[in-house]
Amino acid sequence: GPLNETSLPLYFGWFLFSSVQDKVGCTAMDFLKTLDTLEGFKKHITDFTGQAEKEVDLEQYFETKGILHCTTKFCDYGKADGASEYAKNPVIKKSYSSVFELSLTALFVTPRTVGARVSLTDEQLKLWPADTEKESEADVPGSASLPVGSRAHVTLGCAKDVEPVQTGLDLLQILTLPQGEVVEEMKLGSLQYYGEGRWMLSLREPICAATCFSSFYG
Ligand code: ACK
Repeated sequence: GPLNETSLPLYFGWFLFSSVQDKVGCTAMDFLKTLDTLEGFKKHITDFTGQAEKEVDLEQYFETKGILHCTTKFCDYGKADGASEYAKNPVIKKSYSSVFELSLTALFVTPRTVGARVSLTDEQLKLWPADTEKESEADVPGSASLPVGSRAHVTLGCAKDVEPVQTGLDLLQILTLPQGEVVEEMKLGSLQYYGEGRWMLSLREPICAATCFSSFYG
């Protein structure tokens, strides 16, 4: 009967400690606040507004969504491919509720999403489903050729009517493109433009984020 079946979560992931959520949230807001004042950004404003001369307030443009985390496996309560295999994996079980320090190495912005890129260590990659990037190929051509773990990110905000699943796809898309044009050296790092409203700031000093590996049921 249903009571004997183990219930699977919406997703597994690393959840940022609340003090770290505040820090990352503030860094992201400061970045957005500065970005929309840069001449280099204004030059490409139509990517966001569809109209020249119009201004955009990026802090208002994006809505924040729930608790900051880095999804490892989207299970959709068991409906997603490989969900139960992932949950049963001894490495996953053993790591459940352990603390991990994630390294956030870049911030990226598109007309759809804003997020932080996560650079996973070999130990952290053991919790990362090996086929994630291959399975993203249908949505983002070229993903399958990227290193395993390339999709790892923290969603920081989404534009109106955009779902958070888009953030990882936006990151993969940027990573399949040739190096962007460096538009500005900012205090936080160098800012590159990848066309079509895609921006990436490589952090001079990666943000070290304390997290707990767990799952979200909703
Ligand atoms: O920002 P995210 O990584 O993108 O965190 C949320 C979380 O699961 C709850 O919605 C992510 N998510 C949603 N759908 C998918 C999917 N099909 N594949 C991978 N991640 C997904 C979403």
